Amino acid sequence: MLRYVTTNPGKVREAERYLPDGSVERLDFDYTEVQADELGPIAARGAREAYRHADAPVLVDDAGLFVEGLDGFPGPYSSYVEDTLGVERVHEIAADLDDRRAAFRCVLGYCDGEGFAASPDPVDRGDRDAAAAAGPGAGESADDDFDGDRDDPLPVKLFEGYVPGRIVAPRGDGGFGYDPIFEHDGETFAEMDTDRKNAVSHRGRALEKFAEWYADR
Ligand code: ITT
Ligand code: NA
Repeated sequence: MLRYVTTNPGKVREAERYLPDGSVERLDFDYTEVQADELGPIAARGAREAYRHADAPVLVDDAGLFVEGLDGFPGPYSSYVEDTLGVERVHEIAADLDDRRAAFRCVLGYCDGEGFAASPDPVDRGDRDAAAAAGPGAGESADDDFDGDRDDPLPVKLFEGYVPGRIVAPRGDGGFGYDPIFEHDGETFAEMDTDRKNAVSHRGRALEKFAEWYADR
């Protein structure tokens, strides 16, 4: 049984569509989110901490909203900013910008305590070229400065997903978090059902890569 480690049930609703029925359950564990300007190291450290806590295979999911005109803010601080400013204030701030383009990013970190055969490096960034090809800046959360805690020998495998869009006034009741203010292809994520969001979203792209690897690992 795979544990999807998150305090956010909305993430698991999306993830379940990518994994065989009954093969994943949510583990409500709030791992330490280290201060970092990239999602990769947060997911890598979180996966190790969650694995040691659960003593079972884990997948952690670190996501964020990156607003171009705010130099990527709130990015890795998206959770804190949602809790403090709130989603509508983020829209109000973005409404004053010339450039309202934004992107969601998601990094999944998998750890099961075993070494990965093809991974001499404790952090396997196997999909970073694919992420880089996904769009401008998409590969940035797994760049060459990445240290993922090389002192920690527990291997972690990372999968990244990215989706471009723009910040708009809130619309729609679906999804969670910043979904009402994130528009992609004329619809906000909160106006899409789960399958439609998954088909284009940052999490859907990361889960697709993970599910493919997980099925034939
Ligand atoms: P966990 O860390 O426990 O998984 P979280 O909700 O705090 O739950 P993140 O730190 O990854 O998760 O999320 C950062 C913020 O981005 C948080 O405010 C989320 O609500 C939001 N977020 C993440 N994925 C999102 C998505 O697909 N759509 C809208 N908002 C999202
Ligand atoms: Na979080």
